[in-house]
Amino acid sequence: MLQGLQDARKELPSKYFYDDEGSQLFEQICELDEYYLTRTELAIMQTQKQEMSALLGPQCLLIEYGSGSSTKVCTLLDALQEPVGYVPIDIAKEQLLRSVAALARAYPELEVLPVCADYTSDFELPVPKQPVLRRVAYFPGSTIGNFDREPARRFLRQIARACAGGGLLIGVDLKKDFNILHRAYNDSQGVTAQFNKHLLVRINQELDANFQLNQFGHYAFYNPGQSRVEMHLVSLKNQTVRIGEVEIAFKLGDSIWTESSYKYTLEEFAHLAATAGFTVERVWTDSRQLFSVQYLRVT
Ligand code: AVJ
Repeated sequence: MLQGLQDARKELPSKYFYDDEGSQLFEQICELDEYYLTRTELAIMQTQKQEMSALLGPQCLLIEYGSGSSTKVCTLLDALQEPVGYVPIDIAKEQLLRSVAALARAYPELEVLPVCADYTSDFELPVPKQPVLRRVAYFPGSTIGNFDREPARRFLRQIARACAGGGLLIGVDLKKDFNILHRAYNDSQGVTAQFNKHLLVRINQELDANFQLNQFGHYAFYNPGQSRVEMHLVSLKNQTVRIGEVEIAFKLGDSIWTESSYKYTLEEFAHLAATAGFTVERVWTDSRQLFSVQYLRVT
């Protein structure tokens, strides 16, 4: 965090949004009218789950990267043919334990093997009791959009290695009218702004800092040259913030870059996937082509 705040261009990794409170704020974002992503993806899952299940095949081990509350996966679990296990991976421990308990109740037959970890780190995949026919990763929500190009490629390669012989079911947000994007990241209720500022709340609480929340503004916009929504926290005055023993100076208008959310065309994503060791086998979208769910086979 300190490193990121002391650089000339201040930047904080977006993965730190997701402690328990931040994860709850994100769940709130998903309910917003303007935030089309989650709703659209769920509708695609609902309508296409039979075909997805057929592609994934019987006795697969489903591995979810960033499982959150494990609500999305239920649509898939309902349709899968005798899955041998479900591996939810998430960094937010309490939420992970809560969702494992709920899954155990809803799917008493299913072996649930949770991993509490940063899913970009090297962690050991648990081995289920029953033999696995195919390992399939599930990475919904267009979280891949948070990665810059090279890290995205590296992460996809990591999944390809973990799921050799199998595949990846991934949600990818698509390029569209900038205004739709703008509204999705600038909601009228200010939930996204609160989510953004939650990073500062965490730094205050966990790193003994004194950020004044009302002296930073939420700023999000689509950058077409880079194909991404950028989210920033902009200093609303000249100010000095203390983090532990370190003082950090902000000029009026200085920003902390807190998140990128890349948007793809289907062609662009197919190219990225190909260079990471995947072949796009099937793409599902909604009628407005806002969002896509794609099944990639490990090449
Ligand atoms: C969870 C990464 C998909 O980029 O749309 C929502 C996070 N940020 N509103 C996204 C987010 C601001 C979200 N992802």
